[in-house]
Amino acid sequence: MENKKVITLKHILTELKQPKFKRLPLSYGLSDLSPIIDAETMQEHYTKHYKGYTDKFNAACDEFNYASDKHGLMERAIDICKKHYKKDVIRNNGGGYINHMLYFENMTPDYKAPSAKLKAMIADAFGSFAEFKDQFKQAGLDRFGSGWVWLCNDNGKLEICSTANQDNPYIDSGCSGTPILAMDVWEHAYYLKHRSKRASYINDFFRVVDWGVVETRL
Ligand code: MN3
Repeated sequence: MENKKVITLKHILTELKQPKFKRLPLSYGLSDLSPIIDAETMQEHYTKHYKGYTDKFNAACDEFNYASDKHGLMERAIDICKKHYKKDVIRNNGGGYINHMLYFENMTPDYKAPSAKLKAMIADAFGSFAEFKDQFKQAGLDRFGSGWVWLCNDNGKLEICSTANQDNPYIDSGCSGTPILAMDVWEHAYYLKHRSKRASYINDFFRVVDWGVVETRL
């Protein structure tokens, strides 16, 4: 038997309807977060790791004819992952696609403190902004191996949560709500500059968070 992919009419129509998943174009240059997040890490992370998840997610959607009638790359990716996350190739690469969209978007070289409204929500949930940072950092340190830390909006209540690998709150991962802040704690996010010091990377991450973007996700 030939082990060749069969191209059906349905597949061709799906291809025509469904543009490929693409990486989020950055609103800043790959070296603009330097020296806080160094240019080499950003280069590797954005052009190798994130591209890898994106390409493999596209390939998996092609292979299994997975499509979504939602609009927008993010909405479609979330829809497909929610439906098909029990398939590892979707869980890992669709998750990687979504998570990196959120992560790269919620960083900026032009740091501004959270708005009064967001600060009040954070203080309400965690006691104070400083206490939130401590808990968020601790969640990153407690994540064994590779994973993510999230600030989620669960029906108006802010919560910190952490997932392994490329899982996220959109799938059955033990986290719920809408992720409004994403922090990558895979070693590839920090090892070139921070080596094994994840705590030092997390401290630096806080200096480049785009709280304006976080607030738009509420
Ligand atoms: Mn990553």
